[in-house]
Amino acid sequence: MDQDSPIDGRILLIQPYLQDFYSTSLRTLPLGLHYLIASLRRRFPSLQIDMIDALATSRKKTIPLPSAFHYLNRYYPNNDSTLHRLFRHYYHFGFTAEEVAQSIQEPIPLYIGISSLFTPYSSYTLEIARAIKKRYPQLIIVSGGSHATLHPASLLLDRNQGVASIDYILRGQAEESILEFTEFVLGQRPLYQVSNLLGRHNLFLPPVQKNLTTWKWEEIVTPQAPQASYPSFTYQRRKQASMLVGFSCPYQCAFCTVHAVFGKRYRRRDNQDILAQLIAMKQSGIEHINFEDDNFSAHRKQTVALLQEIIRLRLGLNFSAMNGLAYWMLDSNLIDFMKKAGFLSLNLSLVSTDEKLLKELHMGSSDE
Ligand code: B12
Ligand code: SF4
Repeated sequence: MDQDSPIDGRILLIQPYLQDFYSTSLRTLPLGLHYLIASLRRRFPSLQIDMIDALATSRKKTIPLPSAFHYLNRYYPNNDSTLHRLFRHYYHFGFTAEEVAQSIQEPIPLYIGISSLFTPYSSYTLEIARAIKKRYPQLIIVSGGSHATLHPASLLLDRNQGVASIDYILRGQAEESILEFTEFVLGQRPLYQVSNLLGRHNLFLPPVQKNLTTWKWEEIVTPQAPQASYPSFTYQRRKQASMLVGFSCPYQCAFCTVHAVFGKRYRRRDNQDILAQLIAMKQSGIEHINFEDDNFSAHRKQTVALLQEIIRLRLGLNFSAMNGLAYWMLDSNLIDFMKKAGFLSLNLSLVSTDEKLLKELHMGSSDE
């Protein structure tokens, strides 16, 4: 935004801290929040859109093991030097709820959005919301993400000294609904016209947005948008960042939550759009790209065409797909293209070797 242009208000989005035995810090880029920021900036150029990423720091502090995990002590002794030593200490990764709340400066935001992707970490979303509400009880707080979508009541029903922590939840992908929500906060749209919205008095869960599949995310998310503020994550000492080639997955594994959050229809970005983002990332100094897709090779033909283009353009990038590749889609041909394009290793989502179980789970069965 032009520095001299007047600011009509501010929106603040927050990625919470986490507490655990370990953190996979090279993958904590808040991709979802970057997409929301891109969408909000495009629609509301006169609003200032900020983010606090409580994980954008190397700060970690040893904290006492929660009592629920005390039974683990006998499995992970302190002198363990095997791979299990990862579970030796319990840590707080990132800034604290108080630090996040204290850093909220004037002008006070129109509203605050806090992501809640993980059920095991959902209490940290609440801790941050409580700390903010303690300082600014009137401030509207909205949440979203996989956990918020699947278990909204756990967030909406929380009270701290009688004050609700989270006021609203936007379920599912929110690039579009957050625009409607912002219009509501600005007094330009009634609340009932905000898609996928849940409030404390409306906990009935319809499936995520009927028209989700008709929205064109490609129009909202410009190729360059999410890379604006990449912190310097590294993979094998090479500067790395994550990105997506599509949303959802055409397969129907029985245990998977992907469709409940991202809708049933797989939407893959156009190869030219993906290549434009890869080139932009390369130009900004990124050397390694991690595809965070749930199923990177879901469209085999387009995946092969993308890899061929990457090989032809000699982008000099390395790749990984750490979220895991669907093993049944891989053959020596595809693996060969991946290797030539710059994949250094393959992460396979095997689930089980039990054929009967795999069949029961509908692994590898697609409705497309
Ligand atoms: C990358 C990733 C991680 C990264 C961390 C990411 C981060 N931001 O910090 C790492 C690798 C560390 C990780 C770890 C874990 N993960 Co993980 N992870 C993912 C993954 C593969 C991609 C996330 C992503 O970038 N998605 C793409 C973006 C565009 O989507 P999004 O973030 O959801 O955002 C969109 C919407 O949700 C919404 N939204 C998001 N935030 C907000 C905020 C507001 C205010 C609003 C309105 C909307 C909104 O709008 C966004 C744009 O459309 C997802 C699977 C998935 N498909 O999302 C699993 C997923 C989130 N992980 C999951 C889990 C469980 C874990 C673990 C906790 C597992 C475990 N028990 O060990 C571990 C923790 C281990 C550890 N200590 O590190 C589950 C969560 C399910 C649940 N109910 O808990 C998921 C959904 C995978 C699954 N299907 O099971 N994970
Ligand atoms: S292939 Fe992966 S993302 Fe797709 S439905 Fe199965 S488990 Fe979910």
